[in-house]
Amino acid sequence: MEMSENIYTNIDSIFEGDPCGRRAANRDEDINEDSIIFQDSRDAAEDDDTCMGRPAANPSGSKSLGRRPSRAGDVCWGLLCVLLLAGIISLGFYRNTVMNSYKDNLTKEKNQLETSNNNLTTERDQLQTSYKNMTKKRNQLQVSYNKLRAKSSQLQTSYNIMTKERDQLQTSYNTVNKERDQLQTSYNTMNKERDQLQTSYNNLAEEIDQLKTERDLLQKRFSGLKRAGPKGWTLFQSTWYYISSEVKSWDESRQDCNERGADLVIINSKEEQTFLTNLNKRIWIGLTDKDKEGTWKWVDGTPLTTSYWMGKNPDNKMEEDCAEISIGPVEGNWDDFSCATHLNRICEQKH
Ligand SMILES: [Ca+2]
Ligand SMILES: [Ca+2]
Ligand SMILES: [Ca+2]
Repeated sequence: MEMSENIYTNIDSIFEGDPCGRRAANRDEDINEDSIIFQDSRDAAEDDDTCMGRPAANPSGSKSLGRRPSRAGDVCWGLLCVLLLAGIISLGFYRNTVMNSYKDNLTKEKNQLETSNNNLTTERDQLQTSYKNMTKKRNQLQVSYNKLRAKSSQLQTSYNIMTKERDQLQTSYNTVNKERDQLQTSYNTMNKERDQLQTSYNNLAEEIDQLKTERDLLQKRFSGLKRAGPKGWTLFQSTWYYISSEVKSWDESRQDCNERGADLVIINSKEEQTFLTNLNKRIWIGLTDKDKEGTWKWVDGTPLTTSYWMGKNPDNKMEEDCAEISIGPVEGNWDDFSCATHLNRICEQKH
């Protein structure tokens, strides 16, 4: 703009008929580099010389021509002014063109800046929106992070508990393993014992079979004996009894029984009492109170518990220390009698 003002100032000076005014006006002003076009050093020197009233530089060196303006100089001066005017006009056009171009460029730049501003505003809004979204998301992430921390703590606690439980289970597993081994050992031992027992059982079964066989043989022999029987002996409820056909005292009777591998009978049951009663004889039995009067004992030393005394017996009427079965009912047919009396006897096989 400063250049343009200088140009207009010079033009005004020219149209005012003072070609030197240009230099006067611009003497104290800085000349822009763009005005160099008008300030060719050679022309400027000529102008200065002309304006100063000095003749223009003349290669021929004629001083008379410089002091008095000649006609050719006027023509040159006029031509120079015309050229200068044309240049100024061209510069005006050029200036307008440059200005228009500059203005267009400025407009374009302004539009671009506005567009950029709009874009930047949009981007700023988007960035603000993004920032808000990011802030929300950060807050959500913070909340999620806190929840995850809490969950992590819970998981850590659960992990610790599960680790303890795992250790306890491991201990229990080891204990169970030991017990299993012990049980396995016991099982093996029991298996061996079972095998031994099985062997023993088999042996016992064989022995039982042998015993059964022997039993069957003995039963056959016994049946034969029962059918035949030793002379004077009678079988009653698996017990042999000898019933004498002659009479002896109680002591002789007992001695005879002993010699036969037996003893005077001991009555152990009502059935045996009935069996003896049914013989219908007066017979000595193995009961006496010789050791202590009134205290009756069987010949094997056992005391009398169940008795079948007849009437008021035992009455020891005639120093009676030995017992007999007399004739009478089963419920009461025992009598204490003198041991020296001779009666039949009945011997009972010893078991
Ligand atoms: Ca008996
Ligand atoms: Ca007596
Ligand atoms: Ca008596």
